[in-house]
This record gives sequence, structure tokens and C-alpha cells, in this order.
Amino acid sequence: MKYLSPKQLGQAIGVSESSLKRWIDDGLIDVIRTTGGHRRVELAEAIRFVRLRGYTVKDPSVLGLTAADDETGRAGNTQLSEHFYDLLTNGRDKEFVAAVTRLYLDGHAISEIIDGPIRESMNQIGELWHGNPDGVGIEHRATDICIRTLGYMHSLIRPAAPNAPVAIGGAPAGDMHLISSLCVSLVLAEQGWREMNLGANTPWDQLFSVAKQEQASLVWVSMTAEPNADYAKKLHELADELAAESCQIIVGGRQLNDAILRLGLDNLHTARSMAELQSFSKGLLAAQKAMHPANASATSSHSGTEQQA
Ligand code: B12
Repeated sequence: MKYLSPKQLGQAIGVSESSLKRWIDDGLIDVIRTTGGHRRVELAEAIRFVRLRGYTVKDPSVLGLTAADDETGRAGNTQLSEHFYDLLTNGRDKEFVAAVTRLYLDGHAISEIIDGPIRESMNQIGELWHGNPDGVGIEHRATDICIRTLGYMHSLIRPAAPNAPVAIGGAPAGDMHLISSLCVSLVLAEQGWREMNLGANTPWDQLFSVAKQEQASLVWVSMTAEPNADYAKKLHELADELAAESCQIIVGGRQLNDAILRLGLDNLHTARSMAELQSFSKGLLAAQKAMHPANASATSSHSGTEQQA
């Protein structure tokens, strides 16, 4: 875990050390104290503050980060999608991480980055196998770069409070697509959930048993591949079983269809994007807070990013 002095953080965003110390003492930035009593800001907390207040990180290297230049942050969605496509298809992994990091530091919500340029560029990459003999290899490499980048972004988010509500999920049995479930876990992590991603090809009964074991308040199901014939029955069973646990289910992915929408179960919800997931999760967290005020601190620790998103 990386810690910064007020001087280093100030240097990164072009603000004086004394302003930083004042904000810390006013409670705007969480710190720990060294044995000598000096203030130290955890990197993830520094990033939360910078994003919330809209500061530009002029010198990311002071934070130990590599981020693309400001131009990336100012680009429109189409331009960004083309840029991401270029980086992913040419295996330029470090530049890809740097571009995503820049967007995040500049205050873009994770959901926005995923629903926009990541989804768009991967959609386009998914068409390559038709006519390009190297298409499959390019797609696999691009997938790997996305997975590594999403993992890296996860490391820039403050860990959830130990008493924060739990969310678990994955892609169901037979579905080998990893990225979308990882995206869900990242969006939920940013909102303060203790999320556990079971990944691709997760047996339906495991979704239930892990949710029960972990006393999850939310289970996500990400459906990308054409599902097995019994998926609607399995979803119905899962929802019935989890209703007894007061657990909500959210289903999304490109296979979301009318059969799922028609199930009409109280604890089964659907969403088509990370932005929709984010607002659903926000509502659920607010409801949890109202029901369990003792756990309020668990969810409020991330209120900075929630307010901004
Ligand atoms: C990468 C990829 C693979 C990789 C996956 C590797 C891995 N480890 O993840 C590999 C090579 C294994 C693969 C295999 C296959 N794939 Co594939 N794959 C893709 C690709 C290119 C990208 C998917 C992706 O990750 N996108 C990025 C994410 C972020 O975007 P997204 O999935 O659209 O998700 C968004 C929303 O749907 C929503 N969302 C998603 N999940 C959830 C969950 C919740 C809770 C919520 C709220 C929202 C939500 O939010 C996301 C962000 O906006 C897509 C192309 C495409 N157009 O989707 C094809 C694609 C999905 N694959 C396809 C196919 C056909 C296959 C194969 C059958 C190919 C084959 N013949 O073997 C197999 C199926 C294997 C299986 N049984 O699962 C087709 C599916 C067609 C269809 N009928 O729907 C696609 C669309 C390609 C195409 N254009 O034909 N694939």
C-alpha cells in the first residue's frame, strides 16, 4: 500500500502543502499518522479526493502512477473508442492502462469508461474473426489487456469497510466471458460493496451457496454467451432461494431478453449497462443504510465517488 505525504500530494495536483494540511485537519481527506505524528494519505484516498474535487493530476509520477496526457482526458467518446481499439488491437498494454488511469483521475466514473470506450472497442474487436486471419489472436490479447487493466483499476479503489454489504456474482454455467463480470465487481467496489467475483462459468448452485455463506445482499448474473436452455428456470430458482435470504439479484449482459424481463419476481432486477447498475446499487445501499444505521459508515466511506457519479 502506498502512502503520500501532504507535500507529495500537493506537488501532484499543484497545490501548496499548507492547503493540503488544512484540508486534512478539516476532515476532507482521511490520513493515518506515522509514529512521529506526520500525516500520510493512502494512495486510494488521495485519488478519491482528487476525483471528487476535480483537481487535475499534473504529475502522476509523484503518485507512482503512469497516466496518459490531458488530451486523452478531453477526447470525446468516439475518439476514445477508436484510440482504445488501436491500443488493444496493437497490444499496447501499458498505454491502455495509462489511458484508463488518466480518465479515472480526471473524474470519469468507472461505469462511464466501461459503457463507453471499453465496450465499444471490444464490440469492434469481436467482429475481427470474420475476415481477419489474426482476428482470434487479437481478440484474446485484447481480452487479456482489459482483464489486467480492470484488475489494476481495482487496486486504486479504497478497500471496502469490513462491515460493508456483500455482493457476489459471475457469469453462469457455460458462459466463458470474463470481462463483464469483472466490470460489475469493479463498479460495485467503487461504490463501497465487499464484492466477490466468482468469474466465468459459475455453476448456478454455487451462486446460491456462496451468497448464503457470505450473507450477500446482492447477487449479480452477467450473461454474454447464448445461455443453456434451462437458464430461465435456474434464474427463477435462484431468485426464490435468495428471497428467503433477503437478497436481491441483478441480471445484465447482452443476453438479457424478454423471457428474463417477464419473470417478474420481486427480488430479480435487470439492467443493461454499468451506469444502470451503478444507480441500482446506489438505491440498494441507501435502503441498507436506512435498515442498518450501524453499518452506515461502511457505505458512507465511499460517498465521495457516489456523489460524483
Ligand atoms: C472477448 C470475447 C470472447 C472471449 C472471452 C474471453 C474471456 N476470458 O472473457 C472468448 C474468445 C472466450 C469468447 C468466446 C465465445 N464467444 Co465471445 N466475445 C467476446 C467479445 C469480443 C467481447 C465481450 C466483452 O467482454 N465485452 C466487453 C464488455 C464490457 O461489454 P458487454 O459484454 O457488451 O457488457 C456490457 C453490457 O452488456 C452490460 N453488462 C454485461 N454484463 C452485465 C451484468 C450486469 C449485472 C449488468 C447490470 C450489466 C451487464 O454492461 C457492459 C458494459 O456496458 C464479444 C463481442 C461483443 N460484441 O460483445 C464476443 C461475443 C460476445 N462472443 C460471441 C460468441 C459467438 C462466442 C463463442 C460462441 C464463439 C465460438 N464459436 O466459440 C464463444 C462462446 C464461449 C462461451 N460458451 O461462453 C458473440 C455472441 C453472439 C450472440 N449470439 O450473442 C459475440 C457478440 C461476438 C460476435 N460479434 O459474434 N468470446
